[in-house]
Amino acid sequence: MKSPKESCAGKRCMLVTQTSMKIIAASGRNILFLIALLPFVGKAQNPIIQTVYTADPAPMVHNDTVWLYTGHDEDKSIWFTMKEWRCYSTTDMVNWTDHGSPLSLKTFSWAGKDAWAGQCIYRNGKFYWYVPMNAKGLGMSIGVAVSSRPDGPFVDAIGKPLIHSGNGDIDPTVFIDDDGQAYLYWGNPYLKYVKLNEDMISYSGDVISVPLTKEGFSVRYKGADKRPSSYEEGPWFYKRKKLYYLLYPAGGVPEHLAYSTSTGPIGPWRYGDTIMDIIKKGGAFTNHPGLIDYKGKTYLFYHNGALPGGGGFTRSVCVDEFEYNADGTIPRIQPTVAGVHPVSYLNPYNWVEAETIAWEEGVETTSDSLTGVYVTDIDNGDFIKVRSIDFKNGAKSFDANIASVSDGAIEIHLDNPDGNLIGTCAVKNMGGLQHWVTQSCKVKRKSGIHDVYFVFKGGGGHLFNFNRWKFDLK
Ligand code: FUB
Repeated sequence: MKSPKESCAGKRCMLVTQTSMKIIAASGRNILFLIALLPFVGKAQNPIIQTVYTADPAPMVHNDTVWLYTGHDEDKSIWFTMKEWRCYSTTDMVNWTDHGSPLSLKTFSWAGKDAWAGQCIYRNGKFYWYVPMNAKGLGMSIGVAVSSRPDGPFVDAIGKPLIHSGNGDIDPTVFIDDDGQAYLYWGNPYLKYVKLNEDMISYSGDVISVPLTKEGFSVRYKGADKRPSSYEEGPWFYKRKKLYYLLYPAGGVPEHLAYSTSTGPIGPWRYGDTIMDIIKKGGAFTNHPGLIDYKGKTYLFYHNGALPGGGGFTRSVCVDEFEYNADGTIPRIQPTVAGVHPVSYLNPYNWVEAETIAWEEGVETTSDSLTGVYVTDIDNGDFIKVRSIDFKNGAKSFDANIASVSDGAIEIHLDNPDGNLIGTCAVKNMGGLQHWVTQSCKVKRKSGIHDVYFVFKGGGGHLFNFNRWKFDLK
């Protein structure tokens, strides 16, 4: 994200929470604005990505890891201006590792614009990512990309759209049933599905339109004269026990989230209820569901417009936990600022990618073919929070792999940005932002579980790039 002073994702978060607050407070103006920013000052964990605007979350559990695929709203967008999709992962639900953009419009020779909401799934050793985009001369269509790794890179699997059935072929959701049959649902204003073949890159039979009845999808509160039901777009299809669920943005715009269920994969559908109301404070006029079970808990992913500079076209992915009711119905889920609890602790004695972040203020991420993804655009006062680190008996030293153009330091604080300072690690000027060197320092021994804040210090301008770090027991 290269407009640091002008949008929140990344740099402006820092500006509004630190610098601007001081300025605003000092001037005694605009108290309401100050109050609106307060959620970002304390223990906010939603939105879960702050370096760029992200939208349309599609989580996937593979082996031990949650992979999160998202869209990317461009800074200062005044439409759904989206050129690429992005990928993140976690094993603790609070620290998210940025894997950059393994798929973009450039992957598809036939794509024009609109890299909108997709979903990725694993089958037979490969990952299939279904994504909608505006195909040159055709309109919205759904493509399929494939990779042997969840973080890509992905390639166009068939060199043409997999689905083009009308003007509303957006928002594909994919699910493989217990008998091996895979289904792809999608659409706005219609809801359609096909049965995918086992190769996952073709389908058999017709494209089927789902009847959008009152019984199946309730009625709209807005624009009911134009559309038959509450269903809007963005379906999320899965099965739990013996019941099939479709979650979707509903109602008209602004959207809330609702769901329907069926005893079979192709309906008939029975309307359930609203699962998340229209988000009034910090919401976007769209919302978009994605749901997983992970380490014994159930999580709903969605998006809002709550980062500074955010809104309807500059959205951010969030996650909250919920429990099903005993009868399998879904309760009303409250969007929270605090987000979710860690489900495991981070081991600081193995190398950790610097782009593994619970919260950050001021930094950006970027990537190149040599180093992969790394943290960049680090200025004096910026920080990265990494949550729930298990120091066990206590670290004695710290290593950081850094490329620096300036003398500076990394202050290591525990539990908040100006909490217990366990070390100030000098960063020497290595004379180049691609000249990677591991620099080490002693830290005060500290045991137990802590959030760690890496607070960057130095003169003016960009200080260094940060690739990875670890603590040592000796
Ligand atoms: O992100 C672009 C569009 O906005 C998606 O395709 C819809 O689901 C809505 O979130």
